[in-house]
Amino acid sequence: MATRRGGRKNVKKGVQFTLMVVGASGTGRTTFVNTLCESQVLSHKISDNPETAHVEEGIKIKPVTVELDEDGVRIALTIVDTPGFGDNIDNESAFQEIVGHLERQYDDILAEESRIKRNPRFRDNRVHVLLYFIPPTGHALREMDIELMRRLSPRVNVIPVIGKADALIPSELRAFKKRACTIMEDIEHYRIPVYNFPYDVEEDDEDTIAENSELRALLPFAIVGSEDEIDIEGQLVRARIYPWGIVEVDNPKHSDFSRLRSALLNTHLTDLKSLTHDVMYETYRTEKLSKTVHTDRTDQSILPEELATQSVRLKEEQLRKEEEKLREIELRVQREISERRQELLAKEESLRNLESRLAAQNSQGEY
Ligand SMILES: Nc1nc2c(ncn2[C@@H]2O[C@H](COP(=O)(O)OP(=O)(O)O)[C@@H](O)[C@H]2O)c(=O)[nH]1
Ligand SMILES: [Mg+2]
Repeated sequence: MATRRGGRKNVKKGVQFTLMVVGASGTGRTTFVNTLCESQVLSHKISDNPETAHVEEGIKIKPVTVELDEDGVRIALTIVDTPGFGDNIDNESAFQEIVGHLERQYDDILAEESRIKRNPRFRDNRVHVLLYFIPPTGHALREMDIELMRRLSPRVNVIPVIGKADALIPSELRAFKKRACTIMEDIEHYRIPVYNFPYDVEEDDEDTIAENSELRALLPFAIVGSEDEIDIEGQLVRARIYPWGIVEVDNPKHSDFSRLRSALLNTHLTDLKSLTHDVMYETYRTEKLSKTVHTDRTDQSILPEELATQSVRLKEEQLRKEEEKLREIELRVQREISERRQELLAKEESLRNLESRLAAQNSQGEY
């Protein structure tokens, strides 16, 4: 799988991948990131204590990059955490912060692309995937969940996940799966274009179709994260211990974590990157450039009807100039004619003078 999408070049150079995590405080984003990276990449300081969770007011986005080795492929994984979306009654500023970050990265690329001399140190910080953490409440999607996913989907590949899926006791599991279905029904009902592991029955090979439809069926991924390792039959595994048993993070029977991990960092990494560049960025670029043209027009405040009036005015102006030129020629010709006439008159005059002088001479000679 890694070779199919990864390729040899990646092994030497490594690949860069950017992941954004969005969700309310306490949905398990920090734990997920640390589980994914197998190290303490993000700290819990603020969100650990529910009493102080409100401190996350006002989002500050600080990306961190870690080096991972995924089946021999070096991955520079950048994590963009967006503390506490949905903590406040009004989430608009949080939303603006998130979408602002996504669009700023596109603006940077746009600026870099139009530079004559490229900056060799330029860093492409576009976000390739956004994991949206839905709390395991068992309810259908909230208005703000739908709103956020709908507004972000045109800018980034959104994958919905349910954080802390083990918060539901095993007896609730069946009900939970049903609830997960409700979430996907909502997503389809509201036509939210989340990343649903797209495939083309006509174009794609059997393996891809099977793999993608399997992953699609898992949406939204039920995530369990843990920073603790426990000894199970001599092997250290990341898990959470409960009085009723152990939940293993990497066990596909317990959570979708490992499926999501391998989709993100291995099988679908290239697809997510291509979509980001070919679809999300391309759409943004087109919108931005056509908006610029539109803005230029309004800057000069020329409306279509004004534009028509202006073209008539231009034609009138042109006609007036041509008329003027013709009149000039006419005047010049008239002047020339009158000059010639003057000359002619002068010649006639001198001719008459000559004639009268000759006549005078002749009459003198007769005497
Ligand atoms: N049961 C359970 N608890 C979790 C899980 N992930 C995180 N937690 C706990 O939930 C609390 C909040 O987690 P944290 O990762 O800081 O959430 P964040 O605010 O979204 O970053 C912490 O006490 C974690 O130990 C999980 O998968 N299952
Ligand atoms: Mg956190």
